[in-house]
Amino acid sequence: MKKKSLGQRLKNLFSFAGNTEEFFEELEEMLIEADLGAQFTMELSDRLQSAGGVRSREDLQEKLREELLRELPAADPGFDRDRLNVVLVLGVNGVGKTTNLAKIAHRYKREWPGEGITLAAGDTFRAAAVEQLTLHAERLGLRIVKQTTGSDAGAVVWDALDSALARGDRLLLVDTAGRMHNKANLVQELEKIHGIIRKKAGEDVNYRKLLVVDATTGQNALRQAELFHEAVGVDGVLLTKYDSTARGGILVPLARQLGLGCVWIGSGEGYDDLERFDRERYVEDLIAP
Ligand SMILES: Nc1nc2c(ncn2[C@@H]2O[C@H](COP(=O)(O)OP(=O)(O)O)[C@@H](O)[C@H]2O)c(=O)[nH]1
Ligand SMILES: [Mg+2]
Repeated sequence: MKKKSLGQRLKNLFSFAGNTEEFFEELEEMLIEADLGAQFTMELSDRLQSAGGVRSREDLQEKLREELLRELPAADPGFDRDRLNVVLVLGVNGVGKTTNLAKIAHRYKREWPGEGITLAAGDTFRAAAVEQLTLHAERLGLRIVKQTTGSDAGAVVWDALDSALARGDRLLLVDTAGRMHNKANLVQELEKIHGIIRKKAGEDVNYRKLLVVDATTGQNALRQAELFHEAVGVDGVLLTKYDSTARGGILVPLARQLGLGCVWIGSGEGYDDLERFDRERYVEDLIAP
């Protein structure tokens, strides 16, 4: 069950019979609880107060809409149909990497009919990760490059890239392990995979690094993003489990502090539960009662 959304709570703010100071304290608390971040919250609150407060619910919504839109960059997948697109799918365990990688594959199978798409089972660490991706490949009728669990992820990625280039594929989706409890190993493995792709992929490859962020994890997501961004550099965000949270404001601190834009929104476990990020819709969702 979704908790009360920010929009619903904002609505109640106006039936709240407190003085101005209390009003802004309540507002700040709501914005922080929606994961919009302390920085954005304080700046917005200061601006509203120095502009003489807010007159009505409509007034507050309008100002919030404007401020939120200003924070969120427009981002697109950055794919190029004339080349091989290699997408490294990053994120900690359980955020939804494998599931959403399969959704992207499903989508491009439809959008780019006839183009070669390959999946690479780069999570060789977690038991059953290879099987999980294999199942998706079978269901979607796509090629998969894999080795057994415990093998070298770098070797899997090398083979996948080699064969995708040889076949003239247009999309190679690389799954990775997200063992957050062992940060040093995680970073080391990602740097290795990253190095292999950079070395092997020349002009004829469009390389994108997509960070998968679980909308239900709150501010932890920001710390995770920092780790991945520092290790290999992230190009865009895929926000998952948007269907299971009433918060979802995490895209604001991700944009503000790391300059990252959201490309995709995942809102379910089915193959069709993936949409291109739409700034206007996202903001309306956040603030609508
Ligand atoms: N409700 C919901 N569940 C999701 C979404 N994306 C992934 N999941 C579920 O989250 C769990 C972990 O997903 P998985 O792809 O295995 O995560 P990984 O460890 O990052 O590869 C699975 O049970 C997925 O079905 C989403 O957008 N919404
Ligand atoms: Mg996985």
